[in-house]
Amino acid sequence: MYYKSISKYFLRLVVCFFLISQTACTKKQTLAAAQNLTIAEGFENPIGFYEASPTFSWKLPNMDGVKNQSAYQIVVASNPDLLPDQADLWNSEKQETDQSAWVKYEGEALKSSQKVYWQVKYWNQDKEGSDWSEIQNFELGLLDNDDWKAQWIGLPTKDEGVIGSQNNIIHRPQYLRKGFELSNEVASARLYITAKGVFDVAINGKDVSDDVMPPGYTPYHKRIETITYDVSDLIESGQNTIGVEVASGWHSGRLGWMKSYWSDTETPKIICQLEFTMKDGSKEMVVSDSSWKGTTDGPIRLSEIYDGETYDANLEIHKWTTSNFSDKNWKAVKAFSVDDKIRLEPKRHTMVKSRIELKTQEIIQRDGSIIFDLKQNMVGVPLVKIPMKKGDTLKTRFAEMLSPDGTFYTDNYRTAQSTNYYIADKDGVVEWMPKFTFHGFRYVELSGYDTSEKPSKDWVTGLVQYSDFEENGTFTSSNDKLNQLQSNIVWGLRGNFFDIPTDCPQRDERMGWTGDAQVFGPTSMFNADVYKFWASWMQSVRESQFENGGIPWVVPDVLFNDKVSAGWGDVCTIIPWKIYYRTGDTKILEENFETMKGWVGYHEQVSKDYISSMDGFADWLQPLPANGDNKGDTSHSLIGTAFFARSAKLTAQTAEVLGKTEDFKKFNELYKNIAKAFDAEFFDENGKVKGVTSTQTSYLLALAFDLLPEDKQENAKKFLLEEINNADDHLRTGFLGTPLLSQVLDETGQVDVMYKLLFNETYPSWFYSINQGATTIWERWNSYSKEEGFNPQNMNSLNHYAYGAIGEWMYERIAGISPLEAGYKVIKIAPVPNTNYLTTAAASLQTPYGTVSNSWKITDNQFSMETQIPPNTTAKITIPKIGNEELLINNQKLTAIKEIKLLSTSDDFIEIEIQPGTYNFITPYNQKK
Ligand code: RAM
Repeated sequence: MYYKSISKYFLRLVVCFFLISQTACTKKQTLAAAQNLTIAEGFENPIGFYEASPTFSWKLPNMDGVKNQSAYQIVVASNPDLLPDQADLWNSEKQETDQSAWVKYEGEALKSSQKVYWQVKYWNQDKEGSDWSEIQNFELGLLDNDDWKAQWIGLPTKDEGVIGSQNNIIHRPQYLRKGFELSNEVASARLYITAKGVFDVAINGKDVSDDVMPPGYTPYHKRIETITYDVSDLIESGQNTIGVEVASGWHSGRLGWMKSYWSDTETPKIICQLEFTMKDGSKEMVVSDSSWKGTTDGPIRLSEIYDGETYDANLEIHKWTTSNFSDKNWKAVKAFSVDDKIRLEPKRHTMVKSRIELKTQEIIQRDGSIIFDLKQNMVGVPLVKIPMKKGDTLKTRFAEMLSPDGTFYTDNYRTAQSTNYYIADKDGVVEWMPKFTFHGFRYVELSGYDTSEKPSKDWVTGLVQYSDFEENGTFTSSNDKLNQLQSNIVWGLRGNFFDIPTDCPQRDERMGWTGDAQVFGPTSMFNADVYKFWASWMQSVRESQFENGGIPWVVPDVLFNDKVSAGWGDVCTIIPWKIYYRTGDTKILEENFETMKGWVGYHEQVSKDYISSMDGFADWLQPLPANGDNKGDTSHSLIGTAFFARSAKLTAQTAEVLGKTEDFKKFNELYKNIAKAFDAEFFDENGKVKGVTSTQTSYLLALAFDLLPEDKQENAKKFLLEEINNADDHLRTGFLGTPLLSQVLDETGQVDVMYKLLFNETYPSWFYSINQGATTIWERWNSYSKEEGFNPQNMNSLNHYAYGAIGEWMYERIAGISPLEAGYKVIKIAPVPNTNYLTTAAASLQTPYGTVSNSWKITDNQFSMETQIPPNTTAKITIPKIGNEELLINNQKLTAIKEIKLLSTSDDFIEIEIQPGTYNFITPYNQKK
């Protein structure tokens, strides 16, 4: 008996041991789950989502045993408990493919407000399956105007007859509120809300979000974006109150060079719908309607984007967003039904947020006022914490730079007052920031504070505001000025991605200039996760396209002058193509294909025998123009024809990717015909510009857009070099030519010339503005100089991203990372070091497959490089080398590593193909003579 039980025990132990070792063994074989799961253009577990059939993307983990994906499976369910085995909405089944990004949802149709759950599993190159990923979710917003039971509401603010600085109608900010009682316990609550204007909302005295100026800026007469908030935690049982402030914003404020487009016709309004799911499963709803009350007698007296905000603390309305407040003296709002002509659609990118805090670096005191220097040109608002005396008015002014005599330089704000006022209701420290305006500045001037107190740097903090994206690319080098240039590029991005891509953030403009966007877009895509930002704005571009196919100067179009410009309207072909090339997602091409065709059609209408007569801003702000014109010296017809060809070609390429063979043939043929006509019209038989002024930009356009027959290209390149040489080895390019310089010089084998231009210290050059103290990119190559002061033209923004377009070349060629196949599925690592200028450079980037990074260093005649290649990609690497000297990879000879493929070798370079992983390369290097 005793023995029996012992042996039984022993047997059990053996079985246990066997089981444990088995599980341990299986555990070891299990591959870590996929990571960074996102939907559509990169959203993580969004609510209020805009797209009922999104795509799914994930990344493979960086681990031994995971090089590539051989298959995936996605499951989608209405309830997390159903995953993975009983997915009721979609089971993709196991798909044998290496596709790990942009996989289209093909399940049951989803409806407004629906929340769904999903997860993914992959199989590696050896067909081993991973764990299931964590469960992710997304929840749709209200997709259709019919989903809105609420009404637009507001007060007739136009009737108050308040007139602004430019004789424009001012709508006083409104305070709108509603108390309501819930009969039951709430399980979850959603607030769907938007405004004709900009809003801020609170429930039961608590802020619903820290979004800045929601809902953002779209062509409001066609589409207004709606925002969804999860407000479950703010709702109380029984009595509740919602309060919404609404101001003019872009919708009803002063915009463009006209007084305002919409303010004459439409007063600011809000619409909102609170939807509750009760604990007993029942549903309740509270909507904006005529039962709401409102007042314009609140503390924010005025708020205009260009002109600033006035706040009177004496008029604060205590507890107005709580239930302990009586609104019996408030007015009844006017209610208007939802109009089908204006689509209400969930926002398709992130809201603006205060993302960075900048501390004051220096205080400058001058007669009665005090200037806070943040030492960085930025966009957003100041948070002031300042002692004041009751009844005094604090005046806040802004400037991007000081004049040489120390005074504020505000000429370049033009008519934008950009001034805030705060009227104190008591003695003591006031803490305040404006809510419905923003400023572009480095300096903040305060007056009207309690002068008996000693000024302190913490009186002013700069809150940097931009669309809430992650910065996911980095660049650094051994040269301080190049690093400053990178910093200026990034600050240009932060400063001008304020819900839409703007030309500048400070003066009476701040509009979505299409040309600037076209020029800077590619660089922005390297530095930050801006796919959703661009895809969203491209929707506005489509909506703004004229009947005849033309694309307006600015989007949203607030100029309403029906005018187009070559190189500006082409944003509709260039941005989608560039996004596709960087992401590999064909959706951006599908969405924009018709618009591209329409635009090329417009080019055709204004051309005769393929030669364009489209006018426009030409090579805008080209330096040292012979004719003194902001439009530069390059022929407008040459520019128009070149962009006609470029857009036709990109439309052809798009058709090819989308499998539209007929369209591909048609547009490719068109491109070739335009190129032929371009060559015949503007170039002689030697490849020299004829009949129009010869400029750097004319050659750049011809070469970058591939518009010359091969036999002329060599000569054209020589003439371009001649133009550069004649300009004392300096650039002479404006908005359109500048982004092409690096591409053409690089392709021409003239990398050294490009380095020379990039590292030039004298005007016109990138470093010139840095030498004058720039902390952002300027609108003009000479916006300011220490010798001559400010450029006399008041169109002189000191935060204008266009010339930051050089960033693309810095990342792709100095650091050496570029896509070789759309979406970085195949990565090209090919840095072009030049020791006359640099001994190190490094960059890193988030691709759809994970981080790729590259950094190189040259010391003692040795070149070394560290490279990281993410899973599920391959990389082609070009490394400089000397003669037959041996290249060492991870301290081994090339021939010793069987996974590395030698592609080609020459005296100067060796080209290899590598698999995902981290590598170190060392090779002897010949320092530049
Ligand atoms: C000014 C700005 C803007 C440019 C237009 C043509 O408004 O410089 O950036 O695109 O002109």
